[in-house]
Amino acid sequence: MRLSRYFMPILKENPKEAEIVSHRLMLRAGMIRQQSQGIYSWLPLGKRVLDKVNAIIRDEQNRAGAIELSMPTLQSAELWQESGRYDAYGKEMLRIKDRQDRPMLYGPTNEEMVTDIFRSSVKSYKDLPLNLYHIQLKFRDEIRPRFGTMRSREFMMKDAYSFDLTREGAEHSYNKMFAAYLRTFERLGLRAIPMRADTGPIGGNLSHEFIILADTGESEVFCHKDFVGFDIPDERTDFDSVEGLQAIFEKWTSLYAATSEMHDEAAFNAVPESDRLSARGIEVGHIFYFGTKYSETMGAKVQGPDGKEHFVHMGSYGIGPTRLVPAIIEASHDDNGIIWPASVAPFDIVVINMKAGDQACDDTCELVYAALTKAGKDVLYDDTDDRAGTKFATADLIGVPVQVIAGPRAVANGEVEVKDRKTGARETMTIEAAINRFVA
Ligand code: P5A
Repeated sequence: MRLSRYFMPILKENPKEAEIVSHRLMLRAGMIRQQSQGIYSWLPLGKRVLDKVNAIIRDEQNRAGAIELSMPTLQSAELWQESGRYDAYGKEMLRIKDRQDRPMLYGPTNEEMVTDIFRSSVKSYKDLPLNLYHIQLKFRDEIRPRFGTMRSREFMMKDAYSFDLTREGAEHSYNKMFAAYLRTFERLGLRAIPMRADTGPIGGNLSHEFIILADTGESEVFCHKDFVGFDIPDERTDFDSVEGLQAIFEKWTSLYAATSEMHDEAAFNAVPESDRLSARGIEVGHIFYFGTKYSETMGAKVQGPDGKEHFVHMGSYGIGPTRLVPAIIEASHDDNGIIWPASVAPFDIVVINMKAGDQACDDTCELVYAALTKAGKDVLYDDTDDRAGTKFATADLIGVPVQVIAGPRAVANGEVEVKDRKTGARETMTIEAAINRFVA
């Protein structure tokens, strides 16, 4: 992508409305734009990051055996009247009428809708277990939308829903998502700690929130500090192994970890003082087992091996991609801007032409840009006629992991400079060596 032809509206000034660093940096880097309170457009740079986050989430959901579908954002009120949540949900639910005066709503979550899909076509235990997910916009009319897309009214959610014949089966399904979440957050460059959590309007009694520790987090959390160093389940994890996944679950719940709603002061005080971590955190995921709460009210039954009808045991599993992007920035930035983990960086490499219009600089940059693009890298080429200082500041601000810098002096020697955004380390090398470094 040539920057001269791209759309990346950088802000020079710090936006006044931004109270936390991620919100400030997302606005300054031209990643998002507020359209009305708590409702955002994702501009091209932000959209690239969001897509990469979603690709990792999708990959790990698929690995754990979940199956993707797509459900609409607008739902009929009737379904929610069946479950009893239409009245219970209160003012957070955005209620709409269509032209026939039928009550509709912008979905805050999809338990009812997925249960409706399930009951219309699954009749036998032989079709279980089943886990269906989608990545879709949601709307919650939050009292206090704030911190940009961290807590917005319209936001994206990956929501998965599991269906099992028995409680034991449902626990295995829960453990699959538990392990998938540990892997997902690790691949996003984050350390998320599962903590016992309140179930709120979703219901049930087994629930974990996945929390990123961050000073700007909205939740107050308490946990054993050893969680910070625990190993993540690796690629060879067998998601069909009931014992294997139960062992992962037990290990990751063996020490104290709870959000403030579930905090037990006495149990926390039993942890040696030097191991106690009392901090603030960002909830990036939340998983629930709620048994037959929806299947009973909505009549979702299957025939069991005994020939009888059974209400299915269900769970639901949420991740907030539009919250994860700012959470990653909260965890990874410096005074100059964002430092993206390679896995979600909007571009892999930025090529900076320090003197656009200078034949040797232009030729070198075109060569490097073409070679890296051909090798399958996402490359941003800063071919604008801005001052070199402005280009360096922009490259640092948008956080691309590697900068390849071509200035007249180096280019005259057949060389470029390669800068690592995270460490700031710079190396001068031949053009060929720079290309070869990334074309493995
Ligand atoms: C689980 C999946 C649910 O809604 N139903 C389907 C269950 N859970 S939840 O905890 O309420 O939300 C899941 C995740 O969505 C993100 N999230 C938000 N992100 C941005 N702005 C918001 N206002 C917002 N509300 C929820 C969080 O990451 C949460 O863990």
